[in-house]
This record gives sequence, C-alpha cells and structure tokens, in this order.
Amino acid sequence: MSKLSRRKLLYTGAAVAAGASGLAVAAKLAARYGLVPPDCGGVYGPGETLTYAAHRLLGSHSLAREFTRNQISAAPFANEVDPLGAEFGRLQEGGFDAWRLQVDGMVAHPLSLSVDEIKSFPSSTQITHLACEEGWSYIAQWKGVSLAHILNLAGALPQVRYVVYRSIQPDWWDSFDMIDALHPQTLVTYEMNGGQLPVAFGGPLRMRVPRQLGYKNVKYITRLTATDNIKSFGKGLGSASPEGGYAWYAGI
Ligand SMILES: Nc1nc2c(c(=O)[nH]1)N[C@H]1C(S)=C(S)[C@@H](COP(=O)(O)O)O[C@H]1N2
Ligand SMILES: [Mo]
Repeated sequence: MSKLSRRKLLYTGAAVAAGASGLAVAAKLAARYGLVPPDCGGVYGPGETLTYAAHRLLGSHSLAREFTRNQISAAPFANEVDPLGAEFGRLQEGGFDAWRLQVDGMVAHPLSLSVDEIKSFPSSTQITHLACEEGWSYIAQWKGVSLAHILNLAGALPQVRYVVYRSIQPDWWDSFDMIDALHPQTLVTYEMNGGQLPVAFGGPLRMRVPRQLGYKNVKYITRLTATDNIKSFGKGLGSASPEGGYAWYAGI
C-alpha cells in the first residue's frame, strides 16, 4: 500500500469521472494494494472499491469529529426496529443479566462476556454524530469499551482482517476491517447521554463506529467473530447491507 502514491490515487479518481475505463483502472490498483471491499462486484462495485481505497489511503488514522456537551441533541431520533422477539423479551425481563457477547473466530481465547463484565473494563466516552443514510442525524454522548480492548483480551490473531458483529436480530450483522476494528473511537457501548443505553437506541450493547454511517452501528450485539475470510459470512458481501443495496463500507 505504501508504494501507491496519493497523487496516483487522486489521478485515478479523476479518471473515474471520465468513465468506465477509469473505474477499471481504479479496481486494478485497489486489487494490487489489497483495498478491495467485499461488495466489489456488480454495478456499483467499482465505485465502492474507489471510495474504500481512497478513504483507506488518505485517512486511515483520522478521528471522527467530537462535540461538546452543549451540542448534544435535545431529542435524538431512535430509528424504528423490527419486533425484537421472545428471546429479547426474556433477557430484558431479567435486566439483561443473561445477555452475553460471544467473541470467537480467529482468537486465542474465545470469550463470553456479560454486560457487567464489559462495564468493568476501562471505559471510553465520546460525543459524536450519528447519521442515517436517509437524511436525519443527532449528536449524543456514548460510553463503552473500545473494541480494541476486547480483541486484545481475546487474543485476536495477527492474520485477522475483519471483525464480524452480529445482533440478536438475525437480519442485522455487519463487519469492518481492522482499521475500524482497532480504531480508538470504535466502541462497544452500554451508556448514552449519561444513562443506561435505552433499548430503542440499541441497549444493552451497541457497536458504535462513528467514522461510518448509522446503519453500521448495529444495535443489540451478541457476537463478534474475528476472521481472515469475509466471504464465508452470509452471501459473502461483508454484511447484510450490500444484500439490500447499501455499501459495505459507509465511511464518512
Ligand atoms: N439491530 C439493529 N441495528 C440497527 C438498526 C436496526 O434496525 N437493527 N438500524 C440501523 C440504522 S439504518 C440506523 S440509521 C441506526 C439508527 O440509530 P438510532 O436508532 O440510534 O437513530 O441504527 C442502525 N442499527
Ligand atoms: Mo439508517
């Protein structure tokens, strides 16, 4: 990746504007440098590849903007979710004592963490913006443990390239690369605006990845899987989103 100059990539970006041959060039460059997203096929594939490769080359280590307390939205909007089902109901009645976050895949020590254990880990707090692709957004304060801490505890192997995260809602699963998985602002959250994370906003546990759009911020997470082979999950596109027409990489 280091040998691909930024200028060359930007130049490629200009070529893309010029047409499909530019897209082919971009796809080839991205492939050579290992910057191909899982949903690289199909009509939008070359565009997804360019967005992902450009972000990774130009801004891997950038931070999402953080805000001050008085910028927190007075009335954050909770996007409606499908019915959460009987198992969720049972867990909720028990105060989520029996909720577990499994950590498995390419790790030295698979884990099964309760919400209380997660709360006992070193915490991190951020006031960040959550934006839905449908146009609305809000600023809120989130508290949780960095995903990097959990991956370290589990002993994620050096070959890991993606972390897959699943929700108690089977249709909601997603993944990101190690740049986002190990990013200091990527948190497994359990508090919002100073109180317990409400169910409407994803409680008891929600993935918060402020450098990507709302839909990557999966609610009710139950399982993290470290892998070097994203193709073996779902339809092989990296998450449920591309199966429904949304990009796997939703960087902002
Ligand atoms: N499990 C689960 N996670 C989810 C969703 C969902 O329906 N189920 N919706 C996603 C979408 S499309 C968006 S924009 C955000 C909305 O977050 P909010 O309810 O905090 O506004 O959550 C994301 N995470
Ligand atoms: Mo969304």
